[in-house]
Amino acid sequence: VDAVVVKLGGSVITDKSSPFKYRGEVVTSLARAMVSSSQKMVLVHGGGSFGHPVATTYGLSSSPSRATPDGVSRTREAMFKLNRLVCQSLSSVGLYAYTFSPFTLVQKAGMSASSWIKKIIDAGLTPVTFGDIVIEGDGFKVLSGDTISYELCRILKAKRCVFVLDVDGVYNNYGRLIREITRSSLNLKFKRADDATGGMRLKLIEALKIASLGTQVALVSGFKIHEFSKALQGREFHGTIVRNSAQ
Ligand code: IP8
Repeated sequence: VDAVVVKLGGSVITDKSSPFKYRGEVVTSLARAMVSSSQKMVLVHGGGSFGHPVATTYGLSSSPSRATPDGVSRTREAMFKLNRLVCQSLSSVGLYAYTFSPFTLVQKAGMSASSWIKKIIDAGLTPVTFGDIVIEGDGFKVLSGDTISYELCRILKAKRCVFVLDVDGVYNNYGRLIREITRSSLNLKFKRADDATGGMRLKLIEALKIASLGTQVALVSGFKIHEFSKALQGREFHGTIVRNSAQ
């Protein structure tokens, strides 16, 4: 599938300093840029100030734990609420979403995930999914949108993956933007993630896995629409690109 996987970071689409604060204008601007890029896309969004505070309150994280039913249910409720808001912003500018649970990647009526996703795209819709709570072993865990992005790139053999962040890209330990990163960047010190998943470190681990599939990987600010547009189209942009060190 000749598509770009776009991960809309939770810290871009919501204000993480304030519970349940959605940034509608930012999502609308990003959606406009996506519409005018005329790229085929699959979107994934993070939890931001909807999913993470609820997950954390109930002790849910990216390692499996025995969760209470109310925790699992309420976290998913927050994610579905955020997804509705995102889809409303998208459709307000003519980008029509087809939301699916990441579980659907497993199978869909005997059809492979890549073929049903392709059919949805061909019908003029944009598949959209998000970080979720999933069963693992005896318990539940938070499945990050970053990990889902990797799975999508693998299944779709996506040409490009764009991670939309609240900063320009990845910074070194002296606060300078790194324009191009490889495996060695995992030695960087990242401040402890204050969310239910892995923050920038997990994002980089997934980004490196994506790069090793042969997919181009870009990390770009969601607040600089022009740079986002360029990254989406595979042009040079201000931000960070991730390369497979073997390339
Ligand atoms: O923000 C986490 O997704 P992420 C989703 O992409 C939940 O890590 C449920 C907190």
